[in-house]
Amino acid sequence: MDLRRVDAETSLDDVFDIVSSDGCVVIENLATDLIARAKAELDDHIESAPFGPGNFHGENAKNVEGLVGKSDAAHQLIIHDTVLALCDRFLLPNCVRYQVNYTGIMHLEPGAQAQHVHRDADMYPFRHPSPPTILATMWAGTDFTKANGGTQVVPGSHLWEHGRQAREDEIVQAEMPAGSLLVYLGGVVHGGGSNVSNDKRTGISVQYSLGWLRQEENLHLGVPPDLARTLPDRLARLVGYEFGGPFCGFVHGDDPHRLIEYTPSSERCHSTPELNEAASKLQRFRWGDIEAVPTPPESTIEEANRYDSVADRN
Ligand SMILES: O=C(O)CCC(=O)C(=O)O
Ligand SMILES: [Fe+2]
Repeated sequence: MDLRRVDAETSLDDVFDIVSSDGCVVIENLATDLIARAKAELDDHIESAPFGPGNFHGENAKNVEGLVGKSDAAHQLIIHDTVLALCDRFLLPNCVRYQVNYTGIMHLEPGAQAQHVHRDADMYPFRHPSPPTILATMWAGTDFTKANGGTQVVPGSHLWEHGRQAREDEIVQAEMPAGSLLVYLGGVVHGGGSNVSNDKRTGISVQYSLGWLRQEENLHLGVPPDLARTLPDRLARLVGYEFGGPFCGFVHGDDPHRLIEYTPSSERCHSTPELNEAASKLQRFRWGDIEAVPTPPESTIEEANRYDSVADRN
């Protein structure tokens, strides 16, 4: 199956249909100026970051996380209208609030090895295929080519039965000009490519997840209240200054957003009538729609054991 590419004018309905059936899509040239600005703001951080031996990406690769505290342009990327409209459609059926799950640079220098292909959603112990728990985006900070390690993806793999492995001939690479966006659901098999070129490949990855899950990046600690107060309100809410659902995520018995309000209300709450109302309309999972996996697959255990410490991933 090919990775479909559309242009920035394509209707949201069409993009939604493609991602529903293929699990992924490239939207070309969606935010060229914004990405160029974000990349310029982040270049020094990339330059000074160490290469990660034993890194998930392998040697000659760098990850820089915590983008909310590092780039104003990244703030706009994270709340990009097209992306949030897709999150509304893919995540809101199974939660009343979604959240930012991860913000990071995935940077491959010449010689970086291909990453082993995986599903980001395997972080959670649900049997595959499950309803979408994560919607992932990879913004192209530089051109993405086959030679410089454009992300490998396996279109359609979000619907495969549990345990099915990707064959080499099912893997395609995301080729896209800088400023384009690769969107993929957390159930899609994918991984960084190998960089056999002389150029650097920089991706800006932002992920979103159901509000009742634990975030991959601990944005509650990464974005302290003093920083959150300076952010666009939509962003502050998305990183955690909001309930994740009724009775989910309160602080001091109150709405987390009050932590960053200058005039907190004297009425405390563990939930709100709007949240309760929205939650009552959600279709509930049945055991069988989304199943706990009794034993982690071998590959997950091996992968977890490959990290000597958290620092290895950074
Ligand atoms: O670098 C890429 O293209 C993808 C990286 C990735 O999938 C990951 O680190 O989870
Ligand atoms: Fe991944």
